[in-house]
Amino acid sequence: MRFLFLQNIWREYFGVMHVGAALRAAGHEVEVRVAPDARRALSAVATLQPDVVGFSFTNCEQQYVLDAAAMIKRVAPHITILAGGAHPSLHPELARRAGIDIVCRGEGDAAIVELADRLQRGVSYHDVRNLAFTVDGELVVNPARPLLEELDRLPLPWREGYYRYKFLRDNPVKFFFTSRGCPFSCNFCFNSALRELAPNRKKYVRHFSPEWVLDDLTAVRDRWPMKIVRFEDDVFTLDRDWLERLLTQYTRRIGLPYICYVRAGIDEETIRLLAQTGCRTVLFGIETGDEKRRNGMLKKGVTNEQIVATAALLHKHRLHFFTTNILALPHETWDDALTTLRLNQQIRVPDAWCSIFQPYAGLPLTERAVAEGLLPRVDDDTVGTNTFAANALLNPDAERIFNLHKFFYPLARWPRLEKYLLPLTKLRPNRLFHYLWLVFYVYSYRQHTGVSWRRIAVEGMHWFRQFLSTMGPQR
Ligand code: B12
Ligand code: SF4
Repeated sequence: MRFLFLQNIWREYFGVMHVGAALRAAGHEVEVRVAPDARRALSAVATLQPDVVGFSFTNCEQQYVLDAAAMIKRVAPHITILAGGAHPSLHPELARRAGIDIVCRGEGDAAIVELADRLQRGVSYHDVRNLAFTVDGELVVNPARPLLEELDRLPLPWREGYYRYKFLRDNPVKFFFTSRGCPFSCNFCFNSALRELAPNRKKYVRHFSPEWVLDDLTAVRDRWPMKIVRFEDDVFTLDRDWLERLLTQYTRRIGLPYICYVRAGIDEETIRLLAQTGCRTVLFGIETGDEKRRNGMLKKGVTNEQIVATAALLHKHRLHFFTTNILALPHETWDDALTTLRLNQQIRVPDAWCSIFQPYAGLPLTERAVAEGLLPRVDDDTVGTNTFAANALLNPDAERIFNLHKFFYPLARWPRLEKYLLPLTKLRPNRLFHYLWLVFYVYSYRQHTGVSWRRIAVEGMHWFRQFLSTMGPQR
């Protein structure tokens, strides 16, 4: 069978690279195209004539997928349209939406191969686990299959499909996944909900062996430009033994600077290990500066003391770090938002990323916001096209907080700018602030990756549409 994956974002998706590799190993043809709008998606379909079109997507890309799927179905109703990835995994009811035939919930590696086989043989797929679809207008959600326990059985990610694009191939930063799952249950994140789907949820966190990861790293380094490695795992430092085994070989065989995510509270030995093995930047979540809200409302399970201690250790070992923060949470006041800024200033943050909370349907936090009357409704229009867009929560301080978001990076990094920037937050949100935010965003990107300005200019051209799309009111 011929599969075509379509997406609107210029970035290699691991979902596609994993299910693509599994399909190819089973003898199917696979292509992937970046088609930033529905019209271009349609033209890729006309050229490649696939049997199945697959979309892998997050909440924010839903509208793109629905537009493209509806258009494809109109001209080629025989094509099966398949949805998978973070958002469809938690929303099997997407199978009711026009254009979508089948939704895959959770891991797709085995499910898509079984589906491809059924489609090829022209037999029913209605008993394939992990799939959701409609039968006579009724939604059918099949049970989930157990999570794959031995990740090493998976083929290496299928990157070739993406690296036909010079833009992606030439990126000096190459992305890697060394594990699946996260043991924590922060309730603004999809992990806890995803874990609940699996019958063997105790096995939710799994690692590829260091050897498998090194094979992947070596294969990429030998074939394509790679100067910086970015480990995309939710928390890279979960298993100390495994980490030590991987990083010891990594320094010997790869030796490139790398970026990874950790959690505040990691011990000094682990930080030393990262510093000694070429780590360039670590990222960790502060989320909100108010410890009570962080651990109560968000269930993060990280104290201020841990954040301060982790930052001190990172400074001590001269490791560049980057915090992730969320503004405009339910019931957030201006003072709460300032607390988040203050904690970043206190730890002398060298780099800070700030998002605006998006009330995704199905998240416990969203349900609470609706029940408390903060959100009139949850639908496609109340979620921004990404996490830099204004949210729809009813909040008297919302506009000022959205402005703070635009100036968060300079204010966190250079507290002296407060006297100039804080008064500006009282003005109405406007495009100028958005452009200023973009300038700081780019500067921060350069700081934590170290990629050249030339590369940043090329990336800017590819991502500009995305950034512009965050400017709408979305309220
Ligand atoms: C890398 C990453 C990105 C990358 C690539 C995104 C991508 N689609 O791969 C980029 C930078 C583009 C990105 C952007 C965003 N991201 Co992001 N991102 C991630 C991250 C860290 C890893 C994704 C990944 O590669 N996982 C590994 C692969 C193997 O898993 P997977 O994608 O789930 O794939 C498996 C199954 O889902 C399934 N599958 C996947 N695709 C398909 C397709 C088909 C057809 C089938 C059958 C099966 C299938 O099979 C795969 C193998 O088992 C996740 C967190 C996470 N741990 O997953 C967040 C995550 C996906 N991102 C998230 C968000 C919110 C965003 C942003 C909105 C953030 C922002 N700043 O605006 C944007 C949205 C894009 C936009 N419009 O701008 C949320 C999504 C929440 C949701 N419910 O949708 C996540 C889950 C983070 C979180 N903690 O909640 N992101
Ligand atoms: S630690 Fe990070 S990835 Fe894990 S559940 Fe919390 S927010 Fe999600």
